[in-house]
Amino acid sequence: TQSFDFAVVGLGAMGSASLYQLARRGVRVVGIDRFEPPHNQGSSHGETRITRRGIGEGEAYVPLAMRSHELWREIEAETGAALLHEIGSLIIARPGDMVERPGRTAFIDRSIKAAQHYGIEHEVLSADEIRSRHPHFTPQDDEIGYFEPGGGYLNVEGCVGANLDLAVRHGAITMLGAEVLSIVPDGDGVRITTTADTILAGQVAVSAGAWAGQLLGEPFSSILKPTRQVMHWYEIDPALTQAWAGSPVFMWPHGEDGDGFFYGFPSLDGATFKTADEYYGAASDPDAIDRVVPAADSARMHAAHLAGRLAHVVPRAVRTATCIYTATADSAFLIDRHPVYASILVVSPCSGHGFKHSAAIGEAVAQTLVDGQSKIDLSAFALGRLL
Ligand code: PYC
Repeated sequence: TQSFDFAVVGLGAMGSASLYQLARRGVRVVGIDRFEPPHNQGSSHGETRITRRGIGEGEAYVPLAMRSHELWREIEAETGAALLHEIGSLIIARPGDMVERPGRTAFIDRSIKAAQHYGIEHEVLSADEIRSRHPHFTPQDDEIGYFEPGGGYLNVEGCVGANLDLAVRHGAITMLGAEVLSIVPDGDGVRITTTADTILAGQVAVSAGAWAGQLLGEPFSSILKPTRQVMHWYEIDPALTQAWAGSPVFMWPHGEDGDGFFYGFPSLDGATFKTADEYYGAASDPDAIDRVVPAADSARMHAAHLAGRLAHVVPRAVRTATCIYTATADSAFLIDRHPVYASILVVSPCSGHGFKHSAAIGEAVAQTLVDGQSKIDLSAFALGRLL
């Protein structure tokens, strides 16, 4: 048995950032993960994640995204890693678009409003302007663009790795490949039983993503829904190599009834680009996620989203990867104390749009656990709304 002031269970995007931010405050902290992060079993892998600051999911997120950009730059300076690539982000949509995913209703309008409200540099582009700047995009005449020059992408495995390196440099202990079997109250703190050792901690942040529901039990196991997601890499048309290499990251809500959505990245290798849509159907057991992606899935992705919107993409993906979203009913984050055990802080899930905010969430977790209160207001992510 080992004793710590704090423990972090799950070292993906949120957990690795929380571990680093706790460690840099000089407290005794241990981070535990069932795999060896950065790994490809959870929600923090696949090369890239979009970042942007005019957040259409709700203005409560904007301070997190803005602070995260500052923190990624600090982390880059400390580690020498290139993590944040501000190559621009582009949302293409019909004004007033409706998208089934909660929080994405009129997504482009809300993104523009958030940018205006927070003074975030941006441009609103016509379909003609999108086509002439980015010949690989073929929007309809009634679609517009929200372009944010400071948006872009994060190198996802690099971010998790840099957080963990810095955490260890600041004195954190990591227990990797150790599965947490139970977290139970023990005096004023918690007892965490793992396959490797037992940990006593004053407080614990549970950032276990898709595994948070099983670890925490009710009400979390009913509230949190892990779903299988697929990322596809398609070949680019050699005639569009320059356009794809210089592309902003993009998000594209579409469809007559507004229920289509896909997103993508520039070509990082000069030959392929990554794109994905989102699945909000039946929940999956995170230990039994099917990692095999049939060719028919990439053909469906092409027919449903890429055809007619991206120029000259062939329907066959050259590479795929699966990851997991852990979603709440309203797709908003859940960051709150356990309703019965105050020494447990639940720091998952992020419903598929969390990575860009993770550096600031790590800082907010450290402030909450050490100081009792985070500087950024997290009240929009409280549990009560989901009960
Ligand atoms: O939040 O930027 C985002 C995002 C893109 C695709 C899924 N989430």
